[in-house]
Amino acid sequence: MEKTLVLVKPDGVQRGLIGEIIRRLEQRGLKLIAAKFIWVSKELAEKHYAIHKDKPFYDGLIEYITSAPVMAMVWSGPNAVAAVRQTMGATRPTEAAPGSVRHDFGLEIGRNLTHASDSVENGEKETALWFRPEELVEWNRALDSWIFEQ
Ligand code: DAT
Ligand code: MG
Repeated sequence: MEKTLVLVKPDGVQRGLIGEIIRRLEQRGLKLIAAKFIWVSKELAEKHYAIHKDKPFYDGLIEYITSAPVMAMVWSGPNAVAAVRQTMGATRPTEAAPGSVRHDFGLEIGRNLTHASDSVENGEKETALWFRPEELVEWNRALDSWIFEQ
């Protein structure tokens, strides 16, 4: 089953949107397999956003993600990566589809509330960066066969 890392970033936490974001992912049928509420270190932030190191917005991005606690989670399900990206919406809130989290709660690209892995490979890599193997919880959900075809 695909895995994807989801972060409710500092603005989402400060605005009391952890529950709303979890609600939307649960409602969609995705399955929570790990969660922790942490204040991200500069070191972890730099590893997580290493791909953006040379971008002009990089310093602001590191400052933002380390400015207050985040809710880090791993969600699983068929096509979990694409499904979660869709639920979050496009990076720039003014381009995000109506009904998506970034559309419904955001205005600015630098305050876009959430992170979600952008590929199956990065879903695996980011899960391993943020969580130890023993923090991932394998569990059977009674409703699984009514949500997952396989
Ligand atoms: P996403 O978070 O949708 O995967 P990304 O990986 O391209 O987007 O960028 C990571 C974060 O960096 C993004 O959520 C917000 C910030 N960011 C991206 N492009 C930016 C820009 N042009 N100006 C300011 N911040 C930007
Ligand atoms: Mg990204």
